[in-house]
Amino acid sequence: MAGAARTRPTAHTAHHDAHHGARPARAGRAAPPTDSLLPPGLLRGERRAVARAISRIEQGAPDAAALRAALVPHLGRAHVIGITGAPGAGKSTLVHALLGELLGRGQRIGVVAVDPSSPLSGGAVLGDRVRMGEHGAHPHVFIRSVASRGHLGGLSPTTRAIVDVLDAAGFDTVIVETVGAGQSEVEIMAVADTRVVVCPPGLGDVVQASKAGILEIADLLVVSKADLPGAEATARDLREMLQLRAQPAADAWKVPVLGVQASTGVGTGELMVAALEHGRHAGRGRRLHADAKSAAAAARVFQLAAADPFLRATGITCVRGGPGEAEVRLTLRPEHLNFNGSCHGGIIFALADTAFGLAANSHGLVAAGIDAHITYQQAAREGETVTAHAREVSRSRKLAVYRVDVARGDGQPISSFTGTVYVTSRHHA
Ligand SMILES: Nc1nc2c(ncn2[C@@H]2O[C@H](COP(=O)(O)OP(=O)(O)OP(=O)(O)O)[C@@H](O)[C@H]2O)c(=O)[nH]1
Ligand SMILES: [Mg+2]
Repeated sequence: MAGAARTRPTAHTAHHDAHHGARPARAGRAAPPTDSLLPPGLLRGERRAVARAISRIEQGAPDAAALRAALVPHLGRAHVIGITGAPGAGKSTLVHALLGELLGRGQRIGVVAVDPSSPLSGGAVLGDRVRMGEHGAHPHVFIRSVASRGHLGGLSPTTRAIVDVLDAAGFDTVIVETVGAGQSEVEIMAVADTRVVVCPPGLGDVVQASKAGILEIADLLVVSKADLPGAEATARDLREMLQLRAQPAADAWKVPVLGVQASTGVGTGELMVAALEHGRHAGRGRRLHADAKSAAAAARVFQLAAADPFLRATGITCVRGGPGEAEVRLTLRPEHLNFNGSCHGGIIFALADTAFGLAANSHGLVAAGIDAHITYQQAAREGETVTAHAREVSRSRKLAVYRVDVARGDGQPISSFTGTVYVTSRHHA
């Protein structure tokens, strides 16, 4: 996989065949032997071959696994943009506008619409190409709708595989549109290099998005329908929310909040520029790296924390997540103190138990605490920020053990906690 990028032609956008949207075969290098497992013409971006490869994957054909493996040497070139937001947020209208912008740059674009519902991106009777309006029929655009759930109810691996097909087929940009309502969207978005979260004007959708944990994963925040009242206020809310987050490192990407009126194209040029800029910043093929799994686990931890009423009530915030890992913190206020004026032991336990619960559920399966032990080393006082950092110590199919270190802001240990969970085979909704 490491050599994948080198086998790809550079700047192939300049060579597009305007009629078929195909790109020329690569010259001067021996093709990987597995190329013979791919439908002929796929690597040149021929539409029929692309459609055939996707069908084989969707139907779970016996050779689907071999096909997916044969794609691997050709992955990592496309810029994958994920677009999510509440139902009706204006995602498809935005995708359509972006298609116009990217086509104007001579790009070839693939679109994967996950669980489409609205007529623009969805309607069961409409063909995929019709759904995106005029651009859907452009020879440089390929649109496919998929279901996020597989036949066993778990998250379907199809989205990722279809993105791979489009990447191997030489599409410059692959856009994934998904309704931002739950866990599966967060996981689907982990496939993207650049994640765009769309919020229409109104606090309701911002709160919903925040609860679903999708604001945390945004690289770009878009206030859609900027012509409607309340767009300015929503942009302000989002900017304020970003400021409340832990301050990013100096060289980290700064999430912009952009107002867009996709129906008339106002702001879509700026959005495209910001997306391309983020693509350069973040690099491509994020889904191919081991850290895609970490990103999905991190997103899940933030999502679970955002959905937890106890955290909201106590003011505990989540600052880190990963596979088997979570960190939370709380700044101690008068109501957290006991009669001695130091932090109540129950608060320390709550912090440790919260980090434990989040870490144990980071893998996507429901994990229930069955045992916990805590020791207290020293007290914490009002005004101090206390952190609890949980890490997985061991994990089997049914049981997992976590250690949580609770510490003061200066690193002084306050408490240590060990907890055991029973892991069910159920996935988080
Ligand atoms: N006023 C206004 N309406 C818009 C704008 N963009 C989209 N809409 C409208 O919002 C509605 C939903 O738009 P879609 O693009 O289908 O939204 P979506 O997020 O893709 O919807 P789902 O796929 O069903 O979740 C449609 O009636 C659009 O015409 C905009 O910039 N301004
Ligand atoms: Mg849509």
